[in-house]
Amino acid sequence: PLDREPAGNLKLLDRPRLAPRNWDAHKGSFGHVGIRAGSLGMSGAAVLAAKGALRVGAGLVTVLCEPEVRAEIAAQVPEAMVRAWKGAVPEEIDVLLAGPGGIAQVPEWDGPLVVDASALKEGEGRRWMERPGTAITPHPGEFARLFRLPRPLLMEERLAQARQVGTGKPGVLLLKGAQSVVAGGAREELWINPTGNPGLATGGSGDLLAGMVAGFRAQGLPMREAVAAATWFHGAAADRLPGPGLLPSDLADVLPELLRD
Ligand code: NPW
Ligand code: AMP
Ligand code: MG
Repeated sequence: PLDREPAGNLKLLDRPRLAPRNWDAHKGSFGHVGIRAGSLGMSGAAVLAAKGALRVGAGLVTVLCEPEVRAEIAAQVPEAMVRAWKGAVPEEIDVLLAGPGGIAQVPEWDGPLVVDASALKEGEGRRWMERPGTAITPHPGEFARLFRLPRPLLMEERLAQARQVGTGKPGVLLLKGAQSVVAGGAREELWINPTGNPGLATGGSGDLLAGMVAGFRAQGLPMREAVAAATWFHGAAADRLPGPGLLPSDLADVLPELLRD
């Protein structure tokens, strides 16, 4: 697919350069991620999203879940605060991720927002792409739903579709799959991610990634750069542990080593 696009409009993502941490930094320096995720039977998605945000260095994470899964999420990520959703985003939150683990409703919220998974509702793609400070992170099936396409995208169609939906729009699109595509963020260029392998094709992989995006954004990266950094490191973690049987939790655990390098 790369061959059919004008080369000037495409860039392969390079290893992201992250700023070193100040010696006197504290947890308040690295942002507070709110994660509206997790319902009965899908508490794991909230756990993985929380781990994603924490493993890329977010200072604080609060999971806002359905009440019946509060205890099981808290037991699996002791570093995260876990509260039952009460209908409003707490005011201390800097970046909000909504959708993983069966959560269809995106809360009212004016700040930086990552919309993933169940919150990627039919026909709502264009609205999100017009909202500044937003990232949407669909896989090809979710993309088709978001933009009311007749069927999931074929590999060869992804660049053209990402360009059509994203070019010049304030919102950022991460169209996932092998060689994920980044578009939007008021830019023309498409970015293609070279990292990753089919070991990522496991339930929970995207939930971890969505948390990573929010975690990088909370540390001050602009949304498009946060999406790119998360996508690159997510794939690079899988490339360090290739093979079937790779779990998203394993990826989370290898991230600190990759970030240090
Ligand atoms: P197929 O399978 O090819 O026929 P859905 P979801 C299609 C939560 N999870 N990659 C595919 O068609 C998530 O957070 C919780 C993937 C199918 O029709 C969400 O809240 C977990 N799919 C919720 O589950 C772990 C592709 O799209 C549809 C595709 C639902 O999310 C698992 C799938 O989309 C999961 O993450 C592609 N490249 N191309 C947990 N442990 O708690 C086409 N499709 O129905 O929105 O389902 O992604 O599983
Ligand atoms: P989700 O479908 O939301 O769980 O997201 C799956 C994640 O795994 C996305 O980041 C995809 O880009 C990634 N992924 C799935 N399959 C592959 C593959 N064959 N090569 C590279 N990345 C993949
Ligand atoms: Mg997903």
